[in-house]
Amino acid sequence: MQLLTPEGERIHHPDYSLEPTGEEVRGLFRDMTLTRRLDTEAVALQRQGELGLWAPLLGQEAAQIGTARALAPEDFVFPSYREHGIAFCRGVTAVDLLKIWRGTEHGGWDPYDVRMAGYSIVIGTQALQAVGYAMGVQRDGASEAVLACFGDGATSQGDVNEAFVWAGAQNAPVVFLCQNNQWAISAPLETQARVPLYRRASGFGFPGVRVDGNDVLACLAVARAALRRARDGHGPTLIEAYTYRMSAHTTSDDPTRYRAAAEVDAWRLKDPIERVRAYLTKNELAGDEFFDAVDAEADALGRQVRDGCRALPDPEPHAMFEHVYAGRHAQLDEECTAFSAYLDAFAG
Ligand SMILES: Cc1ncc(C[n+]2csc(CCOP(=O)(O)OP(=O)(O)O)c2C)c(N)n1
Ligand SMILES: [Mg+2]
Repeated sequence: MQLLTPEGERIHHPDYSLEPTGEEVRGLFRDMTLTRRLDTEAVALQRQGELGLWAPLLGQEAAQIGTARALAPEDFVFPSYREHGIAFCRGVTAVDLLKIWRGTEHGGWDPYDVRMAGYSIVIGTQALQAVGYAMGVQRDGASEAVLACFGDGATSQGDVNEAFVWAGAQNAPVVFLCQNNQWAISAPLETQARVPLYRRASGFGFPGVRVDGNDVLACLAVARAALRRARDGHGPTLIEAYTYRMSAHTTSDDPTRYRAAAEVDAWRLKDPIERVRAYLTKNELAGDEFFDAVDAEADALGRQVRDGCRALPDPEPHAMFEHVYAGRHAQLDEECTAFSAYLDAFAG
């Protein structure tokens, strides 16, 4: 499903009518540009030793912003670890987002404030949590939708397949967003599936749709329809957002070891932000004044990210024992005592 070509030409689809105003499209452009700046700054901060690690989202801005802008405030998101664009739209501050990557907090934000759970590093766990939460929503008689985000590689995990079974059987109000960025670290998609990923949904009893993940309008339209379906009691949908991870898997990865530069170059021509810029320009919906203002806003965000990151206070070392379990228990006490002895070894 595509509504905007890489050249910025608007096309129409019989199943998805979307007539966004100029203001809406400018808003999507702004969200994607700010998200990209946040990402660029975070990579630079990691290179300067200010963050332990970062998972870049370069190339996946449209999949995330389009989907996130389809969410209603009361919907709930269960992210993976690369959902910086979705976090941005949910209102997670840039500095809160950096905390886990700087290692100053286990989480970074209150999930109930922004209706988005903390990042999940263990591949696929959040899909089961999302379905469990969605079953709770269903039992409460509420009309919220739940969004579960994961990657192409995660579809090979048991947890994701079990989540599909439960969601299908229970008709849970959940939307699965699979950002197929073609790679699971160094494993290409063809080592994980013989059929397009969206087709897996039919075996579990719910619809699957493949959307151009670099087309923010298509992602918005498809997510809107799927979330509405969930809220209206018609059950789950799998969205496969077909996109590309233009950067490294994380700052610890060197993709030149396993993929050809030509592949990255080909995808660069499908840049999700550039096609919206082309559309806005061609249709005279935005000019230099608008683009300069967004750049200025991105510069301000960049400063905020750099200053905010460096100002994050180091936690008291024992704080790591405080929030993993609801209460204390013998093993935790033992580890805490051993840790104190370890720290004492440095004294004097
Ligand atoms: C259960 C589990 N197994 C292995 C890993 C190591 N690991 C981290 S990311 C990753 C690849 C995930 O690829 P994909 O689902 O496509 O998501 P992407 O990183 O491309 O967004 C793996 C195997 C992990 N974090 N959790
Ligand atoms: Mg992937």
